Amino acid sequence: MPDALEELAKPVIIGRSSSLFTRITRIFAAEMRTDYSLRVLRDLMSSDPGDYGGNPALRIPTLQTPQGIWFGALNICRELWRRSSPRPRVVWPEDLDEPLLANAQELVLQAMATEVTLIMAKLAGASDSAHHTKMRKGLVNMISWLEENASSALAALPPHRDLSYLEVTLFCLVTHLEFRDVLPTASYSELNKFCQHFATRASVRETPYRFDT
Ligand SMILES: N[C@@H](CCC(=O)N[C@@H](CS)C(=O)NCC(=O)O)C(=O)O
Repeated sequence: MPDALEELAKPVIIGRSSSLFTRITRIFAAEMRTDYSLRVLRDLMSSDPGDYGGNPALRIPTLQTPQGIWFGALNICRELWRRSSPRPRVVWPEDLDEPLLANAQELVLQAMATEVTLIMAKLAGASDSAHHTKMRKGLVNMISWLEENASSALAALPPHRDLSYLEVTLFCLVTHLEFRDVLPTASYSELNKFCQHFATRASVRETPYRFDT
């Protein structure tokens, strides 16, 4: 295939190297051995959907492929998986059919959303409301619950897997809390143990959080 056509066929992730949700998709892309380009969203305050790859929610990440556009991290990870060959054995959220595992995934996703809201409120200079205090309390509660339950939840994952959405999202969440100074995580020993172990993957080493210049 000529270079220009090959470039067009290559998926594009619109996101940021500092973004929690973007990193989830980049870890998946690396695990699926999918080549992609990262188009950096420069202004997180932009209200032009075009800057977000057409996402009307004004959120990153978005994936552009010759077949169409995919909004949101889970959609993107699934599409990267469908495009991969051979397809690794991935445990998806809908496979978590017992309360401990399903609740762990729910709380990781909710903590991610809460963290993003706290960061955006701080950027907008609006971080001193009663609601903000409640969100911080909820975030601390969720991280404490995960500290108590993550090791049994992770042990209950199907052993014959290459990857799970739960592990990728948990890793990206815990490391992002520290990276963005939202919550110190040093005291959460079980979560740190998991992160240290998960960080040995090449896909993690290739996608460190950093602020794009
Ligand atoms: N539901 C989306 C949420 C993505 C999201 O919240 N991304 C953050 C960056 S990590 C964002 O776009 N924030 C901009 C904003 O909140 O205005 C997903 O699963 O990908």
